[in-house]
Amino acid sequence: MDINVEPVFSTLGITGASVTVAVVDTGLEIAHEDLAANVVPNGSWNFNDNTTDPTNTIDTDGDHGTSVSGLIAMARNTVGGIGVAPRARLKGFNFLSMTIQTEAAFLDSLGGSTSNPNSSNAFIFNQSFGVSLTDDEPIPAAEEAQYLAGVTNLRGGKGALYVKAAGNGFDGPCGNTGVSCENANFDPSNALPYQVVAGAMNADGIKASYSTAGSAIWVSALTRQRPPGSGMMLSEASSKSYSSSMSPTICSSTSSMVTRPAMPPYSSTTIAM
Ligand SMILES: [Ca+2]
Repeated sequence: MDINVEPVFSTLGITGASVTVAVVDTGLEIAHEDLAANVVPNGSWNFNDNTTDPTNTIDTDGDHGTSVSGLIAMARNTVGGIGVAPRARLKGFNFLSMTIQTEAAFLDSLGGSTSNPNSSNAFIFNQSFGVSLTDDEPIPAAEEAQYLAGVTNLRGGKGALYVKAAGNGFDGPCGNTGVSCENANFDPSNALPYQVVAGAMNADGIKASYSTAGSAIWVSALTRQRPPGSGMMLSEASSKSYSSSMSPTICSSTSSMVTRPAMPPYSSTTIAM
């Protein structure tokens, strides 16, 4: 898929340089050959062992957070593909992989911490996840407060950006009815004014069949669901070959989001979608 991003690099000179993106997800393979150049040294965090290496050692045949990171910032080099911001800096926070997800870790992933991890210097937070719609939980006050603080105080007072997937539930369990099975607003976090909620378009430039509709969506971008052979390269785990697949082109992977249980209570269950 040619998303015509090259002129943004070559003509406008916008490459993501000096921009730090926090990928709040399952993990980040910090030594990946197409990501390592852009990974902030010691800038990531593994909430399971309190180290700065969130490499997913369980999903070794393809880590969601590593794939998302590649879409954002695969380096311009001689291997793999290239991200939409090939000079952006990456930090990975593996909140979704926590055995028991905690509110404190979630807040720490979203700019609420200055050390272990330092998430406070991220410009953009990518959230390719959503709550389980079977959990009818309001958004915790602490989360809403963190989002507000982030868009108010981070990035030198200019405010950080929180980019979030709208969802993959248009046809979902309801079948192909022609109307949205789910609504982007069902996830209470999507309804906050602090989130840039992203929908997905297919290679023909129309809504991807699965992409959840709803008034919470700010912007849509090209993603998976394309004719064979037209996908973009993803950075999967180094142990497997690159796959040609989905290409969300905002900093949020609507096509590869996972479900985060509503909090509290927390659950270790994440569902690849
Ligand atoms: Ca590359």
